[in-house]
Amino acid sequence: MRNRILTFVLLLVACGNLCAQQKKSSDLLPAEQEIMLKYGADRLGKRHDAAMERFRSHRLGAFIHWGLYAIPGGEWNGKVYNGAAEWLKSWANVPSEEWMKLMNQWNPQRFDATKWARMAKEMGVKYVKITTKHHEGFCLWPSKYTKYTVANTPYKKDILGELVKAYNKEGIDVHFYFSVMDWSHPDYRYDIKSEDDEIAFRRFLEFTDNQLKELASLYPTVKDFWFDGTWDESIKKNGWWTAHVEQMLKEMLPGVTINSRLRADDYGKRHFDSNGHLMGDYESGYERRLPNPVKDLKVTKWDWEACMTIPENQWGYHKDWSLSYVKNSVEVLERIVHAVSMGGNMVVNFGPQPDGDFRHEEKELAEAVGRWMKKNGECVYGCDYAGLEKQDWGYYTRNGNDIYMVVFNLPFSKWLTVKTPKELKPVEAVTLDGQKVEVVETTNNEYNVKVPEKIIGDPFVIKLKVEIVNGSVDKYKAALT
Ligand code: H76
Repeated sequence: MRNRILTFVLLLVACGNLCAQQKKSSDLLPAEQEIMLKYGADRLGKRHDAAMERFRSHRLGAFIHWGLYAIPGGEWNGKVYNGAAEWLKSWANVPSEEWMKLMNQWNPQRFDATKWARMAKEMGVKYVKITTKHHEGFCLWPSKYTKYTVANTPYKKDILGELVKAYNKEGIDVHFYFSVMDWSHPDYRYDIKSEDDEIAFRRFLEFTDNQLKELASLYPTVKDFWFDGTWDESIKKNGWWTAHVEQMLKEMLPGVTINSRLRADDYGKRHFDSNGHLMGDYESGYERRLPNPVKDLKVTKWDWEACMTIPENQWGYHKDWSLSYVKNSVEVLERIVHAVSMGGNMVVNFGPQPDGDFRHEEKELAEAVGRWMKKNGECVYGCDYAGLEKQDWGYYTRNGNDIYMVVFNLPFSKWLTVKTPKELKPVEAVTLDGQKVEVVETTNNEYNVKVPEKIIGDPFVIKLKVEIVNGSVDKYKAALT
């Protein structure tokens, strides 16, 4: 008997190895140590189809967090909560029935989808991620699977539909944010502890499937689903369902992209499966933070998208922005460029007011970012990690043989150090308005690039044209050291 068990175990291990070897690992676990997964990554490495290239080349997007939470704006029964405004229901322990009474006040008279789309266009964002439904459960579209939707408010109109139309008209892609966790649904469970939980949660997953199918068929121009609220045990125990959702949406909407946050594997491992492979099309773990430009270069191996708030941590509209530090436009631009320099996208969040307009701080910031992008966008759109050693003056981005030096810290010396690998030789440096910039080789593959004379205080960009040299000259130089 013992022998038989042992043989069985050995067989299992052998089979596991064989199967794992077919699925070659790009990093982390050596192939022979990989385990078999039914619901792990279904692809190794980046996607390279046209839809993914489009997603990647956009680089800059906006987030819109808009829901009932905009109405109280962080205040409940006279008390102002400094936590994220879209979580107020939770901070103030408001029962769902009571929270949903806010629907009677949903009447954004100043809402104008065309204006929103123009604002996004002016800012230079290439896509907008909209909260179709946040954790509270209120839907910005007239879903037939719940009563908690825009259709049952005084405003009545399909906000999401209007936005999709208006953004698309401006040539801006629309991405759907969707929270799986739904505080309004009686069948939602944080964990599965009994058969009853299991049955209820099955119903909940069916409801969620229905809503997702509804979104995909009502708004077929949607380019991406960004899932959130997927961290609970209940979902981790149902990894199969996350794999199913990804497949279902991809069948309905060819080319659609999906974030890693949706996914959990057979063992409840999220974002990256138990073998260390990214699930979904791009990593969505960088929320209000960014990778370290020196230490975390591994992120350049996969696609990723970061998102950020303008105050410290407010996504939905909060009436009092004085409660935390509010980033200025240069800080926002620096984060955008930082992301691109490491091969990622950046999404800047807006939380519209309950009346449908944007607060003046957000309008001003969008304008300032847009002004800079109009002049310098070349160093963001279509750009990627440059593969050069990070320097203190700022960030490199790259598009083919054009390397962009995006300067956020001006050195007193007025020289910008550049170090290139042997096979790369700078041949010319110009400002984005075409002025020639002096480049001096100081030592082997190290250069000094002169800061242009008329710098007016904004972060600026120098385009460094490089050529790939055939080793001989460099080998000679290397021999001298
Ligand atoms: C936690 C959390 C949520 N994820 C961010 C993108 C916001 O939606 C926030 O409420």
